[in-house]
Amino acid sequence: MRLSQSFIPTLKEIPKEAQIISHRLMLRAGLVRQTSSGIYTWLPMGLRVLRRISNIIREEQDRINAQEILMPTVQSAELWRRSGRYDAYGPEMLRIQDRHKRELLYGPTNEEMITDLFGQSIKSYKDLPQVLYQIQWKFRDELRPRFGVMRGREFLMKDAYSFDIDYASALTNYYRMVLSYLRIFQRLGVRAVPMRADTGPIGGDLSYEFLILAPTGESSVFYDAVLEEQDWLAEVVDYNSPEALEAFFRRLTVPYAATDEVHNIEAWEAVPTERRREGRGIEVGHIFYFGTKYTKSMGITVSGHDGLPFYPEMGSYGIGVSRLVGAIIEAQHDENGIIWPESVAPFRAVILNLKSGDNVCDNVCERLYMAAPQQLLYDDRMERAGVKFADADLMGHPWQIIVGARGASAGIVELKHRATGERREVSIDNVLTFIMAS
Ligand code: 5CA
Repeated sequence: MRLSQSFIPTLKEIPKEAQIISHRLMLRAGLVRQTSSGIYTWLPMGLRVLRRISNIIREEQDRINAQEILMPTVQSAELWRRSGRYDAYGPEMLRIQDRHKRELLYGPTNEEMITDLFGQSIKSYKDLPQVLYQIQWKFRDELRPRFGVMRGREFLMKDAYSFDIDYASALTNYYRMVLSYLRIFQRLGVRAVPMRADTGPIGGDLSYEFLILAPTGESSVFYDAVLEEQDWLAEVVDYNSPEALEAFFRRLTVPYAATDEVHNIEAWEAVPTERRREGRGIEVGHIFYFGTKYTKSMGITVSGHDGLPFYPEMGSYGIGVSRLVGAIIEAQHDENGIIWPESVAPFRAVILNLKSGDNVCDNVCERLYMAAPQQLLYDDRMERAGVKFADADLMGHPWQIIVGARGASAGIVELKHRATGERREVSIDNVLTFIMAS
């Protein structure tokens, strides 16, 4: 993309409405714009990041044989009356009426809709297990939308739902999802710690949250310091083996880690004093096992081995996709701007033409840019070098290819690594190969 022709409205001033760094940087770097309280438009750069995060999630969910679907955002109140949650959900639910005065709502989550879909289609134990997921917008009329996309009213969620014949196989799916989540967060370039959590309005009796540790997080967390060092994916776990998955989950959940609501003082005091860590975290994922709560309340059965009907066991598994954009920035920035992990960066590199209008510089930049225009942002603006450097740091591209007049005529560009600040000279012919391979 050529910066001179793009819709990337960066801001020099610090936006007054933004209280935390990620929100300020998302506005300043031109990723999003607020349209009304807690509701955002995603601009080209922000959308690229959102898509890259979604695609990593997709690949990892597909890897465990979860199947992607796409359900509507608008649901009928009738569906929620069947589970008994329509009245219970309260003012967070956005309720809508259509022209026939039928009651609708903008989905805050999809347990009812998926349970109904499942009930219409699956009749026998032979068709179990099923794991379905979607990446779809949700609406929750939050009392206090804040921190930009971190606590929005409209937000993008990956929500998965599992259906199993019994408790044991439901747990296997639950553990498999934990493993998938650890892989997802690792690939996103962030450390998210699984912690015991409350089940809230989703219900059930087994609930884990995945939290990115950050001082601006909304959840208070208590955990054993060994978790700061733990490399969960160092060992290869066979996700087809229920025993291996269970053993993995047990090891994972031995060190104490809990959010505020389920903090257990006795267990906490059993952690050696010097290893106790109290801090804050951003909840980027939340998984639930709730057994037959929805299949029972909505009267959904399938026939078992013996021909008799039974209620399938369920779990649901969420990831805050749009929240992750803010959370990644909270975890990866410095005083100059964003530092994107390569896996989610909107562009692999920015080409900084320090002398736009100069024949040699323009030619070198064009040649580099045209080699991979989808993955490169070309700063071809008639701006001072200082402005280009500052914007490149602000936007956080992993690499900056700096093209100056003297180097360009000698066949050399300067390459800056955003994360380390390290600079080196590279020949024009090798620079793209180097960046694409790193
Ligand atoms: N049905 C279940 C899981 S599929 C569910 O709704 N879980 S949840 O309520 O915990 O939401 C899943 C994830 O969505 C959360 O972990 C969080 O990362 C994200 N999320 C929740 N509320 C918001 C919000 N207001 N703004 C942005 N992200 C949110």
